[in-house]
Amino acid sequence: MKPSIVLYKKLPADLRQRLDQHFTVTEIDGLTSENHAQVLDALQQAEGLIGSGGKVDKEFLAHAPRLRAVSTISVGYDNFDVDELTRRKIPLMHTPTVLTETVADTLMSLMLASARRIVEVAERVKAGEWQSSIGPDWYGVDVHHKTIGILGMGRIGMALAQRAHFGFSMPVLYNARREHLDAEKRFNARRCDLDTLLAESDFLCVILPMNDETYHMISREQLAKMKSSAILINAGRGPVVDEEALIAALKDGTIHAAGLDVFEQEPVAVDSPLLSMPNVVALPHIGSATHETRYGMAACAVDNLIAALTGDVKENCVNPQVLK
Ligand code: 8YV
Repeated sequence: MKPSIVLYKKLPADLRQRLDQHFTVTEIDGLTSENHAQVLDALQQAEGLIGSGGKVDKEFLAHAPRLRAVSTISVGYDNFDVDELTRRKIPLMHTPTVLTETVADTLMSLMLASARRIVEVAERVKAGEWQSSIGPDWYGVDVHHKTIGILGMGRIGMALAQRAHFGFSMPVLYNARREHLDAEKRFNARRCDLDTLLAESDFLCVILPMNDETYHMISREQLAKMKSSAILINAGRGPVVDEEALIAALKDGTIHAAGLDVFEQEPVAVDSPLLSMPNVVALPHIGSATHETRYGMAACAVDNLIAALTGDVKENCVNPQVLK
């Protein structure tokens, strides 16, 4: 008999077929409060779980007595209780490599859009405000040759450093727990402590995952150490930046602007002060959202689940200690 799995995200037809070849699939429309009863019912028999979004905590997992593998269609896994999965020897699979270049492109877009005020001025053109040759009130600031500070030097940080160094001639600073000699060699990147990163960066790019150590890592005190001309970019996880402190810093000129792909609460509240600030570019968490990359992530997650349920995991496992 084929193992039963729960799929909680719509997949392209060919990938859905691939799942059907291996498993008996129960498909549900996300993990939401509206379909909670249906989710709990489906979980009873589930040996595998695949999808993205939603909270998979201890209480949720208690409803899945037969669960043997979980596969998330994302690199981030802050919505999972990894300790509980590990305690139950359930591998958590994720998609760490396929989205790297696409998310780095998103970060670069946010830097360019924020510095050159792309969204704001494009809206002004559409509103018919371009009536004569433009003056300083349309100008932005340069990106090239400015200093980029990367907070979180993982795969995405490396891909961003590559773009900044080779494409934009930017000096690269980074703060990370360990030294990244490859970044230092290839992109002339310089490792520094957080205070130096804050003080010297023209663009502070946050690409950290969300965990106990990174929660509100950038708050009032840190923002106060940045240049008043600096632009903060966040494409990691919203809660790494204290949003209330950021709003205050943008309002009182502590920093110049922000480009945000992630928020403390998603979707961001429509009445968030961030959305009415001209110096904020706000995106709906599009980091990896291209057709190619979202397909690649889904395909990777399907392969990951098959590998995990057949005991053939070679890569992409968040808690590999359960495989021993
Ligand atoms: C996804 C992400 O947009 O992979 C991640 O961790 O943040 C994004 O690529 C998100 O997980 C929603 O699917």
